[in-house]
Amino acid sequence: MMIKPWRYLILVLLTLLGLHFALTVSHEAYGNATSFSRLFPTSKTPSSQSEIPEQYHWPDNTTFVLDRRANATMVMLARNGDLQGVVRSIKQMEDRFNKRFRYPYVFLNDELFTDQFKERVTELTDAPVEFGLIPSEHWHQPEWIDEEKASAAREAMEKNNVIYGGSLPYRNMCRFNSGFFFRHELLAKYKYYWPDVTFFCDLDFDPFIFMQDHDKVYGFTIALPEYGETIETLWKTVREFMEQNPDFVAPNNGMGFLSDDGGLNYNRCHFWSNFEIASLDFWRSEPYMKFFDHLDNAGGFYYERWGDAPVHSIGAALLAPKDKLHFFREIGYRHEPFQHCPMSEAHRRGKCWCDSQMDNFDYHWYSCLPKYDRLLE
Ligand SMILES: Nc1nc2c(ncn2[C@@H]2O[C@H](COP(=O)(O)OP(=O)(O)OP(=O)(O)O)[C@@H](O)[C@H]2O)c(=O)[nH]1
Ligand SMILES: *[C@@H]1O[C@H](CO)[C@@H](O)[C@H](O)[C@H]1NC(C)=O
Ligand SMILES: *[C@@H]1O[C@H](CO)[C@@H](O)[C@H](O)[C@H]1NC(C)=O
Ligand SMILES: *[C@@H]1O[C@H](CO)[C@@H](O)[C@H](O)[C@H]1NC(C)=O
Repeated sequence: MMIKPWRYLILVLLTLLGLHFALTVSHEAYGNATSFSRLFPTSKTPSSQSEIPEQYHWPDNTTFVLDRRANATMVMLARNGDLQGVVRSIKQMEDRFNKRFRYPYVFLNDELFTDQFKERVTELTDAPVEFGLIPSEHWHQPEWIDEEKASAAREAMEKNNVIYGGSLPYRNMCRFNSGFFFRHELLAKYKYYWPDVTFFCDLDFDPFIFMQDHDKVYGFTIALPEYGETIETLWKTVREFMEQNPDFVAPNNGMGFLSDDGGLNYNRCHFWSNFEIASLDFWRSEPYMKFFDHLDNAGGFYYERWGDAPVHSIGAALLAPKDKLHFFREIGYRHEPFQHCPMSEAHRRGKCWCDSQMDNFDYHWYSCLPKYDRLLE
């Protein structure tokens, strides 16, 4: 069948019109995200508030409506050489959580970040990003540390195959995380922080708001014992502090998590600090600052290899009441070699990709979660 000429003309005109429209749209779409979302208002391009869903779930499964942000930031300590890992981590953070919430990021380094690092990181998020240099005195081994004693300790640990036992930078990092990161000027304007993490699940609630509304101090997902060789005199030093400063020790504290004999001995349990959502104001408070100074003066960050995880955990469990600690049951998280995978309803709601039957550390024989649970009894 032949198309009549006038119909043919209309067809050509319509095609040209369509082509023109398509070109205009695609030009604007690629050149200008604002016009793209204006042309396709239902599309899922990021636009200010529109992506924040109306309903959120609290961890106890009740829902609420969120129209506000917490006073909080992501914070990441990183080297320029960590770029690829950092980028992967931010992409996950953005996809699972932050593209809806737009919390800012602060990156800290003991050296200047390269332009390449800054560019790669910034292009992953619409949230504000800041890069900070760590003051030298917050990072390096202090003058008064006896280097002979410190290097002898490193050699001995290295010989005994203690993980990171021979590393000085690792010790600098642990001391910095224990006592200095929260004093950095870029963090002064925030109350809560969260470091980089690998997620299994979508986060449909805001853990920062949870911390803020419930006045929590420290949130975790994994708890386990520290290597004994790295903290031989830590508990002795903590006990000295408690004896000298009884007023700083909180009534109704979390000692039951740290000790199985009422404080005599440390059971080496700690919250894994590579995931922690915590209060900067708490670390900046007088009790914790004094606590850190006391530990620092004992020299164990260098003469042994005290980690920031036991230091934070002991600080939080002793200097804050136990009800200010929080287990984020519903946040699926992995840091080699262990992971926390949410169970049942929380697993479904988070669309988690981890297997909670096969690989969940919560009640693994090595987990300290039961010692946290007993605080709640
Ligand atoms: N700027 C800087 N960052 C560091 C340094 N050492 C470690 N970091 C960062 O500190 C964070 C923790 O370091 P890791 O070496 O992964 O320590 P960890 O998580 O306790 O160790 P693992 O048991 O291996 O997981 C990472 O984000 C590192 O990029 C350093 O010397 N300089
Ligand atoms: C994008 O479009 C908006 C609205 O049409 C306009 O105000 C803005 O200048 C455009 N931006 C660019 C980069 O073209
Ligand atoms: C959580 O809420 C969902 C839907 O609102 C409900 O189906 C489910 O049973 C609840 N789970 C618990 C543990 O309360
Ligand atoms: C956020 O918290 C910091 C530290 O407590 C505080 O100085 C700052 O005023 C707070 N900002 C807002 C907007 O509440």
